[in-house]
Amino acid sequence: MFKKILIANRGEIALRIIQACRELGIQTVAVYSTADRDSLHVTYADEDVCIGPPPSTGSYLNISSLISAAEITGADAIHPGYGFLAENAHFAEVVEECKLTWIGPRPEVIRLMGDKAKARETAAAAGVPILPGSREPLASAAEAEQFAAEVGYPVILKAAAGGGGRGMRIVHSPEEIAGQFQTAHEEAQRAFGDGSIYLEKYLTEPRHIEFQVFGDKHGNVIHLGERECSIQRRHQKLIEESPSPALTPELRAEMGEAAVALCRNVGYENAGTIEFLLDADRRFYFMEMNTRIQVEHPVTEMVTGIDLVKLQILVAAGQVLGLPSGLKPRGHAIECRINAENPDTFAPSPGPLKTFHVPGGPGTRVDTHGYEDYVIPPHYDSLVAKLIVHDRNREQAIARMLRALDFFVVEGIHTSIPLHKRILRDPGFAAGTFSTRFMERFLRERK
Ligand code: MV4
Repeated sequence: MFKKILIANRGEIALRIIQACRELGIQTVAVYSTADRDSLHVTYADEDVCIGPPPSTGSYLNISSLISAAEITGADAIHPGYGFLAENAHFAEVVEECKLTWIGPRPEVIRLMGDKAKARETAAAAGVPILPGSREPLASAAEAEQFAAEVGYPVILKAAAGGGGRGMRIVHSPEEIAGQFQTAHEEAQRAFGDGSIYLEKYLTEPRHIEFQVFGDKHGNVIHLGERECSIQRRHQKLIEESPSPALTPELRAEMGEAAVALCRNVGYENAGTIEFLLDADRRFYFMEMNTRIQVEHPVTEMVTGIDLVKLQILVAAGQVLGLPSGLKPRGHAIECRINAENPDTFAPSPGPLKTFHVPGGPGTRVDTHGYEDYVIPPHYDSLVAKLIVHDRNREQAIARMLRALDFFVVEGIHTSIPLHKRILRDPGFAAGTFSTRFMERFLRERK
């Protein structure tokens, strides 16, 4: 087992990883930028190293500073968390070249899945359903036109190097396709240094349902059920839940087996997520794979009883995955992302937490690095806390979440708490019949 793990991250996820290490008896090293000196991940780690200035390019994305910090402190493994360098294959390679253990999938697999066009091909090769579309990056606007005519409008153009909603273009008619292809190609070249674009049939009202997968170093792969992530705005998730109100046990088993088949095919190790789109006829299609632990992992933990961060550490150390695939979810879990932002304009709202009272009580979990008088720096993402509840069923989980939101008191900054209360009281949310278009309509109707 590892003696010491360096956490190449900040905020709530750094703290979450420190908690897992403490329970496993592993020493921790926090790294921090000068904007994060007073952050709880620094307070709770056994050791800490300042790695640079506030902008993340000089600190949390600075590979040589991170590796130096690991060498100075004698860490034997690195946990990247999510965001920052978590899906950077080059960083994973450098970590391994320095004889440190990378707590994540092998670098080649990170690189393969980071190319969304190759990921789509890999899914198809594993027998996982994909949407009709191009099977290789498009060579020209004319080729885009041909594929679009073949699959029928609307279509979506996606940057192979994009993902998570970056570098996408929806095209509704043949008149627009050539122009849209050209702009998408140029933008992708500028933004990612790779202009590769592929095309898919566009689903207008899908659900976003993702499966938690896990592989060990001995070829065992399992899935731990799904998370419903359709409640999002501009590709930022707001609320996630498990199980999805849209799945039957049969469909869960079918999608879970597809997710596992894909992972087996690439020799996947550690935690991962397979994202699917589910259409109105409940057909599912592979969308993307994320090769990291995700923000919303706690909802899976609540319904499976498994500590996913501990499991990441254990399988990275070579332990055999001794868990069955497709555990039946127990009860229902919901997570609300509490952001430091104006709930009406979504403008960031960094600053001091004058009051910070977190809810507790039965089935209530708060993952946060916040505390009274902590000052949220303006340099990073706006997540201040994740509020997660668990109860016997969805209806009771919603009631519990509304109670927990009422008992969450934050003063000094704006937060998304009032927005969450309004969403949770919406009849369409309660019915569970929503799609990824839910927030668009909700905000248009100013509920
Ligand atoms: C799609 C789609 C509809 N049809 N692909 C958005 C994020 C990126 N992972 C891919 N995304 C989408 N791909 C096809 N062929 C709709 C989206 C999409 C979406 C997906 C999940 C959650 C929210 C979304 C919001 C808008 C568009």
